[in-house]
Amino acid sequence: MSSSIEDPIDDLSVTEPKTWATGVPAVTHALEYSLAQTSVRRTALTLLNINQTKGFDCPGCAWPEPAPGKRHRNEYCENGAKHINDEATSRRITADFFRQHSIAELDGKSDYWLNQQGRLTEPMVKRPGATHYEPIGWDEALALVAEELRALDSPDEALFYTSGRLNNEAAFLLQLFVRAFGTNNLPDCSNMCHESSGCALQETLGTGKGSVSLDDIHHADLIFVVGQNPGTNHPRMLSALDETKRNGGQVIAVNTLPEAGLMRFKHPQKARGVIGRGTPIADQFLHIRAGGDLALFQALNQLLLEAEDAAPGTVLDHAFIARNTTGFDAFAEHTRKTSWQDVLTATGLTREEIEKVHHRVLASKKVIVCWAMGLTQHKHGVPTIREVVNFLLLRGNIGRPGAGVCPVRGHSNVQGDRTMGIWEQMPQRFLDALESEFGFTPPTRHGLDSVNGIRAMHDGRATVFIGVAGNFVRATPDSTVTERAMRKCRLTAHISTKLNRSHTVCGDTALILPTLGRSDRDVQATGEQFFTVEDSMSEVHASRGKLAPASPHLLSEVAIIARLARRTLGGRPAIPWEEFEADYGTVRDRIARVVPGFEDFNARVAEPGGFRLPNPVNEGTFRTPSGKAVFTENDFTMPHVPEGHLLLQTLRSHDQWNTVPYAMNDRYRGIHNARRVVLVNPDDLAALGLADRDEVDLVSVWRDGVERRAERFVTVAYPTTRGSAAAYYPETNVLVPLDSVADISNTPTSKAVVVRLEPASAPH
Ligand SMILES: Nc1nc2c(c(=O)[nH]1)N[C@H]1C(S)=C(S)[C@@H](COP(=O)(O)OP(=O)(O)OC[C@H]3O[C@@H](n4cnc5c(=O)[nH]c(N)nc54)[C@H](O)[C@@H]3O)O[C@H]1N2
Ligand SMILES: Nc1nc2c(c(=O)[nH]1)N[C@H]1C(S)=C(S)[C@@H](COP(=O)(O)OP(=O)(O)OC[C@H]3O[C@@H](n4cnc5c(=O)[nH]c(N)nc54)[C@H](O)[C@@H]3O)O[C@H]1N2
Ligand SMILES: [Mo]
Repeated sequence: MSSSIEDPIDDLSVTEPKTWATGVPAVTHALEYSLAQTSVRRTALTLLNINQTKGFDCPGCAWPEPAPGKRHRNEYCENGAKHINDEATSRRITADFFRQHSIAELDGKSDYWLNQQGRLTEPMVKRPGATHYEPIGWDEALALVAEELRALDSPDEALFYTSGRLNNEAAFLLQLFVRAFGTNNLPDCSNMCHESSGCALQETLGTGKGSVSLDDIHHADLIFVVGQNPGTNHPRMLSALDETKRNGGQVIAVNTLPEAGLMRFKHPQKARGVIGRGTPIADQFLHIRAGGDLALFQALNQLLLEAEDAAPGTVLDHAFIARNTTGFDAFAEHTRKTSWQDVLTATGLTREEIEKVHHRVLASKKVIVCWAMGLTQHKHGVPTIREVVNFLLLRGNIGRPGAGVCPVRGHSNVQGDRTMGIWEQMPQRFLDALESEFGFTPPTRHGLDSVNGIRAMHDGRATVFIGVAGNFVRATPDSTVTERAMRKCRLTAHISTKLNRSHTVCGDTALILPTLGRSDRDVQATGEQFFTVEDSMSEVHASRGKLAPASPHLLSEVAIIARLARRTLGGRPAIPWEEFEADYGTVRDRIARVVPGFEDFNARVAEPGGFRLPNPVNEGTFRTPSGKAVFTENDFTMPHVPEGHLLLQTLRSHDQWNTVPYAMNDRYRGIHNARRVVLVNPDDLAALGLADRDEVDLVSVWRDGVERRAERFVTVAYPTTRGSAAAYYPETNVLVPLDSVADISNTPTSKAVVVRLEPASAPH
């Protein structure tokens, strides 16, 4: 046991931010972390199998792998290597650990410390009133959950949360179980992530997914990377952009921060990356004001309309617009009214900068826009992405090679989970397919998403919370409110690989149900199993664990869900849960009959590299009510930031996986040994009467008048755009008001929290 690990104490040192990403140091850093977690042998085994056709899918981000023949022997990045070895760690948490540490004591530990204790090894229960977790057998544990579920007045009083680590087969079984039980309460991490993308793309293109492939990225003339930090969060994307550039394409980066990976890239797996200065990635960098992206794309659209007026028939793709779209005239009229003064205020850019982009667009036949949380987690995230779609439609940059929309997903299977039906509002045609396959009528009333789920727990309308992967209390906003909501539950149960805050902030009865991870070998009654995942570009492929499981007491996610379903439903409707657990191929046979695009699933996934799901958009099919892509009219209203306040974004450091810090560093940004830092533009610091390295409290200002405070942060003078600041999540989730959500998608506005900086409160 490794409870000798210390809770980290911030000891900030700051160096110059890096102007390049990846390269040799990255590989060294990954190895350091791996070897601190586990043996040389296990490290070698994980790294040789990660993202190989016969190995397992990297549990890191959802960026796709190149086609089988084109993969590098080491098709992983520094952070992927850290993620896998964080899971493959040799450290173990046993029953003894929980005897030694009360839940209250564990709750006082940092997220870092909890994760560093190692893999969970046996089911544990906290009984009502108890101070400690104690061991419990699997049968008793699952019976306990089943009993609580059956005792509810309505199935809608239970919530079933999914994080994007969950594989397709388990996700399909989970939604089947939950719907057979009688509710659509399937909140997931997407609610906090790319929900705005799904909403905007569904409405305008009729499909909520990205349309491009890796090949399209390689062969685009122009790629926008907007509100995304690939150097840290999708490092292998830099290799793809490197290839785009070698093929003659250009990249425009749009960000509130000059992120290292957007500037220069050193390829870690090619000799020329080792020496020299690497490839400059961004041909143009737009240092935009927070939340200014809608205005930017609207201005670009206005410039395109005006260029068309000046040289009719040469700028817009009239044939495409006429054949495939509706709403052009109203959109054009609306866009022509855009005021440059407003655009310049909203974006903080100059007209020359935007015109320069415009000329690059005119010179490009194939354009792709990539984006991530810098767009989705804003109040106007959905209209911003709709405006991106307008921009691409104008020149027919949808549905042809080298062009399209590219929301870059986070978790490795977050897209697949949605495809499998993890959504509180799956369309009726999916529910009908479930009905004809399994012979029961799924509920049609929409379920609760994450934010509404928290409200329901808070008001006592939901009393049972089941979390499948993830760390709900740390991933969600308004930590004080959310923690109170979780503690009000009768029962909380988590299917997890590692210890986290959601195990220490728990209901009357609480269960920890430990499970196999991506790297663990999975053997069931019919032999060794594999499961499948879908990446950000709709490639579906197999993943096979290779390591001896972390403990003999672990069950796979499929097994836990199947057994829980059998116990809860008691054979009604008749679903062969035991067969599913014994042979995952039988689950895939069902998926093949229920989910469009998965016909002949078992045979196709047996091919090396798997197969790609068709995106109807690429066949010229738009599943909107009109059967066409939709131009939309979008207004921008900038967030109101009162005098003396800043707009705070909560983001990831280089050394964390979402709610889990791996180390206290953010190397590319030059931050070392500290996480409670707030990056502020030096001119804003001066205007606020503050200096670099001052100790401050962050106080969030919201219309409910409640004071939300994150204490004792240190200011770091940093080139953020004026008026904006940045600090790490999850430490700052306490500042994000539950009601501060994006219009339409209900995604917390984690990139737009109005705060003031106050001199730090006295230490406790
Ligand atoms: N190592 C690592 N990799 C990860 C994760 C991780 O935690 N660690 N998480 C995974 C997950 S689930 C996800 S969703 C992705 C997230 O990937 P990202 O979206 O890259 O993650 P964030 O750290 O939230 O970074 C948001 C970026 O948007 C910029 N930004 C913020 N506001 C604005 C704005 O108003 N306009 C513009 N143009 N830019 C803005 C920020 O400066 C930052 O560069 O990463 C995935 N990959
Ligand atoms: N303020 C703020 N909040 C945010 C964000 C932000 O940018 N700012 N980003 C949001 C985004 S984009 C996302 S996606 C969410 C992430 O929210 P989640 O997906 O809920 O959180 P993670 O931190 O990825 O979950 C980590 C836990 O997953 C469990 N786990 C890991 N691997 C496995 C596995 O294979 N199986 C099982 N069963 N469990 C496993 C481990 O126990 C680990 O502790 O957070 C959101 N919250
Ligand atoms: Mo995410």
